[in-house]
Amino acid sequence: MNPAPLLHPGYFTAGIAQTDPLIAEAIVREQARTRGVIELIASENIVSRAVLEVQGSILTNKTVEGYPGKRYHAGAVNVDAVEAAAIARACQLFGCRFANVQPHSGSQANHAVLHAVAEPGDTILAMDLNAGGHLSHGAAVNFSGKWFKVVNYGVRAADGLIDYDEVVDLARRHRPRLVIAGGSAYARALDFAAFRRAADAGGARLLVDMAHFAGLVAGGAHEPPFPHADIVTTTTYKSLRGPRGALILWNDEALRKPINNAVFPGLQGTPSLQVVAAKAVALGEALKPEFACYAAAVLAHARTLAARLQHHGFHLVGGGTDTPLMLVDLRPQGLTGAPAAQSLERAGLVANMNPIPSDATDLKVMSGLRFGVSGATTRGLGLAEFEAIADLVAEVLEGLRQHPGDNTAAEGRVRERVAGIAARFPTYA
Ligand code: DSN
Repeated sequence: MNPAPLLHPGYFTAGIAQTDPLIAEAIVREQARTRGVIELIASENIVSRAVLEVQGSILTNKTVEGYPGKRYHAGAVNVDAVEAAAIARACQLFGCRFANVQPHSGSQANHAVLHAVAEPGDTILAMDLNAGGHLSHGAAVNFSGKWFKVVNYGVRAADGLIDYDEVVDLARRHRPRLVIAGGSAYARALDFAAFRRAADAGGARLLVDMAHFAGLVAGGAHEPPFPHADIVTTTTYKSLRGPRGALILWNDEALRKPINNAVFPGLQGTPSLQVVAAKAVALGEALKPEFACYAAAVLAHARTLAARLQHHGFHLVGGGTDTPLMLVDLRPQGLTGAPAAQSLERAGLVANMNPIPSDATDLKVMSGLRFGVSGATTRGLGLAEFEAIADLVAEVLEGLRQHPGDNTAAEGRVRERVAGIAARFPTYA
């Protein structure tokens, strides 16, 4: 009698369509969805075929712990070369001495930094989540907010901008261990020199989380956070256009062990080596001359979309943008974020609801919409299309204002125009 087979038929040869139709069909449907709409979610992008391919490579099978040359598992010669390349490219791209390329996410990168430079109970100074900060910068619902004493700075009610005198003053009074600059929905350029003054005034280290604008820094379209920052974190999948994951960057030799030890063994075990390899590929792409053109285009498109939305009477928090994203305050239109985002999605324009500074509405509804242009820029949309997108957003939201119960007429009209634009910009074959 033949023993029962250990592997299903086609284990080494069959594709997903043959072995798991449920998942295969979901992927096909997702591809169709993204083809027919315009993605304006600020934390999304479209990776190259090469980045996609590397994430599905056999590197997914390898387990290691530690760092290149100092691993706990054998057989690491090839993944050592991959990780060393990712580190070298990150340092070259962002002009720093050290990089850790293992964090699985931006939140884990930020937690590793907290772990490296602070003790639970220490004070940290960071931007309020509602003013545009990030969960991992000390939000009450996040570990960072539970384990540290968090002092927040916000933005001025009058102009939606950071009050740097306030940040310096808070640092001087509270003497935090870490000052954090950056966030998820602050659209204007950060004054890194002013944050440095704040950190120095409070005897703190300065962390810049450049997740949303890292691609602009890489492409020379945004001031770099070094030399003002002690540590920089970034996700790799937003404007930087790489795989899901993050980087930690720094210059001070004294931080090398604390940061590396905080990532492993502090927070993570084995890195996802197929993702580390994809980070290396994406960083290599960001070092090519075309990336500077892409970064300049992202900034130009963001400013065009912002200006045209303002032309339609929308209020942008902070008065505009210096980054790939912008935040629209919907209160003057009498709208809220959730129904606005849902109506836009039905019209083929995909964005996310977002809190605005001092948002008084329910967190499930919110008063703002956040738009980002990185993904659509990668797809090939240009200035004319971003002007058209602003007009289409305005048409949907005006329809919603007039017909809050049923905006299908405007949604249908816009959906057709969106499909027309989307069809002109194909992505993967
Ligand atoms: N931080 C979230 C965002 O900005 O959308 C996820 O990256």
